[in-house]
Amino acid sequence: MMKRIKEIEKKEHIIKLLHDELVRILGEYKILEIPSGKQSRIMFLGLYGAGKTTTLAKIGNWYAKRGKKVIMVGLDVHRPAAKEQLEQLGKKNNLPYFVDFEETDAIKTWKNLKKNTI
Ligand SMILES: Nc1nc2c(ncn2[C@@H]2O[C@H](COP(=O)(O)OP(=O)(O)O)[C@@H](O)[C@H]2O)c(=O)[nH]1
Ligand SMILES: [Mg+2]
Repeated sequence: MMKRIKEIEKKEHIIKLLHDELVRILGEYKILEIPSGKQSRIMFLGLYGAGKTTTLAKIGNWYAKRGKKVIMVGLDVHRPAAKEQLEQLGKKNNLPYFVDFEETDAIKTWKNLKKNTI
């Protein structure tokens, strides 16, 4: 019994150490408040493979579950299959998304979105 308690304590201690270290690196956890009644945009910037698209779907889900109207927009016109990946995530998570498979210009894609949807 004693051994088991010690194991749990050890595990919790390691989790706490890891948690504290992550907070030290990334900063305190804070919810990004999105005001109601007007459109807000969150833009993800980063190197290929940094996790932008994956995080986008997670955050999209998070806000959609809390009653926000979400649309994910695929503006990565460079990475192969980036648009297909966004489409897959949109379908899988039942989140609205916009991708333009013909367009190779991100700004034009954004303008096409505004023309077609919002
Ligand atoms: N282990 C782990 N892998 C991740 C995470 N986020 C993304 N990935 C993986 O990293 C790779 C690139 O992610 P992606 O979202 O396509 O990056 P993007 O190019 O910045 O859009 C994919 O294989 C993801 O499955 C994460 O939080 N943990
Ligand atoms: Mg991506």
